[in-house]
Amino acid sequence: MKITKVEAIPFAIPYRKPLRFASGEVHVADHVLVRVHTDEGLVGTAEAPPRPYTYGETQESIVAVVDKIFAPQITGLSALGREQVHARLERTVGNPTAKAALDMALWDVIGQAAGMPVNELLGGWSDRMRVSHMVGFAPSDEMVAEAERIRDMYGISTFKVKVGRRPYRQDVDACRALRTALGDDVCLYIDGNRGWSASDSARALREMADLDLDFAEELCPADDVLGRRWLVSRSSIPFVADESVPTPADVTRELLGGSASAISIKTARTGFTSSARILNQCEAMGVEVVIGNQIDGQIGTLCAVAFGAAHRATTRRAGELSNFLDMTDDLLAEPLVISDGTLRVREGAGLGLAIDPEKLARYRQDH
Ligand code: MUC
Ligand code: MG
Repeated sequence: MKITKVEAIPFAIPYRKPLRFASGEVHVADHVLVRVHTDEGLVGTAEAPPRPYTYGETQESIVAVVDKIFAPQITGLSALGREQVHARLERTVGNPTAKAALDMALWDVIGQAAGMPVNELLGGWSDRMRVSHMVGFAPSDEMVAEAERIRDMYGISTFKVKVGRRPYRQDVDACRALRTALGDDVCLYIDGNRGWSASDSARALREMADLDLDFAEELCPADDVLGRRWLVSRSSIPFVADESVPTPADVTRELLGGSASAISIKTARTGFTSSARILNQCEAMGVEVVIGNQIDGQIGTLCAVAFGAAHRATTRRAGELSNFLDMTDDLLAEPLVISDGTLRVREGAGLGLAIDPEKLARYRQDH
């Protein structure tokens, strides 16, 4: 079964309210729908979310790299030959979400060809994940109100709190307000998106020592090499690497260098193939993982839950699967539903996703 055509369709769907964090903010889901067509009529689908402040990709750059570099290199290859496809993609450095979307669209084709859900092909551990919700920057009382609303509406009891503002005390206060309002039964952890220095991170962690945080993510830049090692070596909770580990090699470097002690796996940046490699690395080294969110839409979220639910290690913690709740609409014909704090994978072959053609026509940006 050969790849005959690859499409990269830019689309834009506004957010109900923006998500703000230390490295940027998101007002519109200006993503790229990636479709891989085959000579047997099967079509694989995934989405690439540009995160310029994280990987340097934009909507325009993703469309360009798929159309001009990747599509010509993989058209004509076997859709079942992922290693061959990856060898071609890896000739080009960077562009993680463009490559990941192509990888996941291929897995969708493979699942459809095999008549099996991708979740079962990947590992089949479970068909669902508990959901963790990301709380963005706002005054403390609004962050508390948001977490309470999400808990009451969706039964979610794990929250990732964005930190990294300066001065750091407003974040310490917000975390304290969340713990006081939500009580001891919820799980809280923090993500700084590199906003603090190593020394401010250490101070903030000390001041939050009584808040029972599960872990801390990217509080300061991994490029502050010695400062970050110093911070990680004195942290009493796991220190998660996220944007500092876009490839399996980065995972090795950050873990062996002592700059992280846990890893966020994001299918939006490492697809299924490299996410599986990273998961294997982490399991072999005894390192905890969390399924992260690249501020995915519903297509990306379906990919994340397919991978996360498939493996034992990724289901130990709630996965970040709820950012799509803030979007005004999406492309899926049948919207995702979070209930009892849980999101299920789709039944059916491949990723089990169907695009609503009217919605795609309404939101696409290329005409
Ligand atoms: C996260 O975990 O950091 C914000 C920036 C990004 O690249 O991903 C999001 C969420
Ligand atoms: Mg993060």
